[in-house]
Amino acid sequence: MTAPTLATVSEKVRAGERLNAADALALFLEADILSIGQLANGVREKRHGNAAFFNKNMRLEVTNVCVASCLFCSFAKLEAHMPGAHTMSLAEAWHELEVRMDDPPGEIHVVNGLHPGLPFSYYEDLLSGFKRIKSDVHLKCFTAVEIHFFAQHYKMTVREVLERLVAAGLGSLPGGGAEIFAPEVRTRISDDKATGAEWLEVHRVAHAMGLKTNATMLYGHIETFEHRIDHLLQLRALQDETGGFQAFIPLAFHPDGNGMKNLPAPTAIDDLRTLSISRLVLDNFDHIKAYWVSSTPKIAQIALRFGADDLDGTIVHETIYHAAGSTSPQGLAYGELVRLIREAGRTPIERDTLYNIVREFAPNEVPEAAMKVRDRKANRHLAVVS
Ligand code: V47
Repeated sequence: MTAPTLATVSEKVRAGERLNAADALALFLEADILSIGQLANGVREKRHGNAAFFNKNMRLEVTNVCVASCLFCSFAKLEAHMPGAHTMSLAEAWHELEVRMDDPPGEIHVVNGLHPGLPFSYYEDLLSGFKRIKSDVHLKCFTAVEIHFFAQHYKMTVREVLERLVAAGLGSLPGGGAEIFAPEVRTRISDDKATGAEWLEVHRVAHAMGLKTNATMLYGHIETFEHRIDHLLQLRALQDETGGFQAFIPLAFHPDGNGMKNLPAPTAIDDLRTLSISRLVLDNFDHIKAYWVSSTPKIAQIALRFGADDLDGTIVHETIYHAAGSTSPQGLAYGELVRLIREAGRTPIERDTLYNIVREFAPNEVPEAAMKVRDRKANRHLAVVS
């Protein structure tokens, strides 16, 4: 059999045929990034037309104390008494939502370290406390790695952990902690937490309970293209089985302040290529997110023409990537997200976590907040001119 080429892969995509590992590798080795982007864009437009989704969310890391020592992590502290270690009291965590209640987030996305010294009730109370403050807030909390840790640490099954968290208000699982599934990479970059198979099993159980979840892949460190492809194919296989994934989010490795700081960060071309290939390989995933914190708002905006249909959200106060040297802002104003999407020629659609439409913008509609930014800029400009 002859090796796949851009032409044969393009033919398969146009015919709606599923890509295999060799097809994906041909795309990783292909120089013509614009053709790959165009193919992915075609798939994206077939699914979503001109729509580009975003949401109003808030990120919270309640503790960075973590028994795992991942080589890529610039955020975790091994022990609670180490300098820089922090664990919020429940009142402090709830306060983060309380102070935003004049313009509340629709979603709270919580990712933490694996803290060995907290009772399980801390996490249940955390969730139920958020719900007390805002009963309709969606709680997208705890990666599969955290859920796996809870099961081991508190001696429960994964299902029991999830059932108790759902009873406390959990709405869905975020996609973090997936990194790269292949054991030869995973054992080198994160040896002391859930394996790839365990990560997938947590999502399998969550899906069986009717929970929606996301999936990520941390790329651009020591893995090869073959490892990335293997990762995507394992996600695709689980999605065939359960249908429970909503979105896939490729995460660009940030090297500052961690055990792989000698490595360069992935380039813009790698970011766009990886995102486009993800769109093409994950033919059973509805959404591909360009996470602007990881890739920068500018690359995320371009990604809306390379296969992405979602920009995540306003986020507000991200810390994991900023610890690793991200130069993206810590949050984006609602109006700024709308502007990024519009100027990419897409139609901004505010969604909730489960992709129900919250607000669709008419072609020339400018959100209130964006007008304020524009007026401020205009005033500053006029002040300079006058
Ligand atoms: O699990 C940690 C990654 C993840 C670094 O589900 C790093 O909607 C790059 O999972 N360089 C957390 N990446 C973020 C995450 C996420 C983000 C956006 C949306 C969703 C979603 C999930 O960040 C971690 C880890 O894989 N990470 N350190 C680093 N130095």
